Amino acid sequence: DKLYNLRMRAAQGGSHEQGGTHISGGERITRFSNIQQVAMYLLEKGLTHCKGRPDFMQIQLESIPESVTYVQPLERWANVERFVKEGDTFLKEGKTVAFQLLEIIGIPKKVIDRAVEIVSQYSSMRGAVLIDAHSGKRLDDRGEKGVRVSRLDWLGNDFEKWARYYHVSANSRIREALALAAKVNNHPATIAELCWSDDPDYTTGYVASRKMGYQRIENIKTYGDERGCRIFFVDGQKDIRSYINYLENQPVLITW
Ligand code: PML
Repeated sequence: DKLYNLRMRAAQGGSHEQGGTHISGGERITRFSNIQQVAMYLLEKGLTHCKGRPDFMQIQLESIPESVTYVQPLERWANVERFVKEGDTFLKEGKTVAFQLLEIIGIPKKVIDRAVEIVSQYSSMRGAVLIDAHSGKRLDDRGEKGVRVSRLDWLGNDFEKWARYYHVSANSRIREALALAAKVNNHPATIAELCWSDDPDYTTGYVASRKMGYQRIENIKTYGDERGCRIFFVDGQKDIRSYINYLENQPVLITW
């Protein structure tokens, strides 16, 4: 059965091309019979799950010609213990936990510091930055756009089944983050991923890897901060062009 990719993006103050501010985006993969339902889901997301009222929105449909890769969600799922106190120490400790996890996975501290420094040079970054896990050098040439992971979704209602099993609230943010982490970490070139949201109200992020699964980290950034972060620590010996092609173009469905 043929599959279709639906992509939504919404902006305020004109379209993205006109310099408007991106406020919401999303992607789903679906069969023909379900296109209408998925389009409604994306329309609702663009209208409500965003930082303001959009005055530009686009929903795009394309058929997926390539064959689909089926990928399992990351094996382990954990909420990393919080080291909560009050005030600013939240931020520091969330990041400390994240960096410790990355070091356990095998990323040298100087590479982590360098990667975070690279990302913080940009005021808004929508895609991912690819960092060589050994040297700390940036491997993609996408500037402030970064690499946008695309063409992925859960199969059918596998996410709802997964969420019920693990007693996780079945919200769209976790749905999308888990699917992306599964796609990204399914590729052998990925060693680990570090992510937190650009949504100022959302302060939970994660470290994902094949080695340690999906580790959610609360208070990874300060409330109100609009700078997100998505870093892929990559084995620089691998073919980076084909890696980027996988991230951007290979259709992946997550099955559970
Ligand atoms: C995002 O939506 O921008 C990234 C959110 C990552 C954390 C999702 C979670 O709560 O596990």
